[in-house]
Amino acid sequence: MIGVFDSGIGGLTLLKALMQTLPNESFLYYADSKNVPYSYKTDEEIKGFVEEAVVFLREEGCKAIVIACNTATNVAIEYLRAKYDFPIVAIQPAVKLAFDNNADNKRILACATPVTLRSVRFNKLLDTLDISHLVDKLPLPGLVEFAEKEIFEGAEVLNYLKEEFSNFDLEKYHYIVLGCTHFTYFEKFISENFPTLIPLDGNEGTARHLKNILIKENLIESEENPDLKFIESGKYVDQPERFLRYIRKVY
Ligand code: DGN
Repeated sequence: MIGVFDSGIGGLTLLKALMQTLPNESFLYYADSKNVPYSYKTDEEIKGFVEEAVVFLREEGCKAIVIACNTATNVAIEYLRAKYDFPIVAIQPAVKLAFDNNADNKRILACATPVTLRSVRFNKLLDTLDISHLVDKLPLPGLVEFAEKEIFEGAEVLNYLKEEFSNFDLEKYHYIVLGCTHFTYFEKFISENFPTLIPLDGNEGTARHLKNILIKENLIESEENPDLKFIESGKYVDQPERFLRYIRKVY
């Protein structure tokens, strides 16, 4: 069984990619619904929430854990990997993917939570790739709140995005990085309403990465009837209809 963690329902977008890449694995999804959103929490608070979830998932028998939350990755992944010795795979904003595809050298719009955009880890990634000069950062915490309320389109979302994009000349960009797993729900809406932007997320890359790690560590399983269960802040969910609805929402 593989544990998948997010502050809320955002990580279900990654869970869908994981289930497609590893169809014979069981998954246990942990949403920290009590503490979502993490957008304005301190690093120390976030580290505490994530560690609690990781320990819980491990105690439930997960052989590997996926941090399906860019915010948690950027704040807590080094700490977790130093402390625990089972595989912990983490998503991060797909700026490298955007850069590798950026044949016409346009600017890249990196959208995420404010915590991710100011984190040392994310800014180090830009420096290591030597692309800081090409990337503009735009926090979109409002999309997390819309997604948690199951609002994925419509005038309210459009007005929010128009307002947030109003300081940017969108002609200068090709790729918009959806650097928060909650943002993937808006991929289609963004493409339809801002057709010059191409949205990119790290979901498929992370799923492939997990598969390679499982193969390398000899942890791949072939379950005939893989299980799918959900936990909200430490309690198993009896009626997971809301979670299943979100998974169906992802393309
Ligand atoms: N889904 C999370 C991320 O990828 O950063 C964070 C959402 C939140 O709690 N603000």
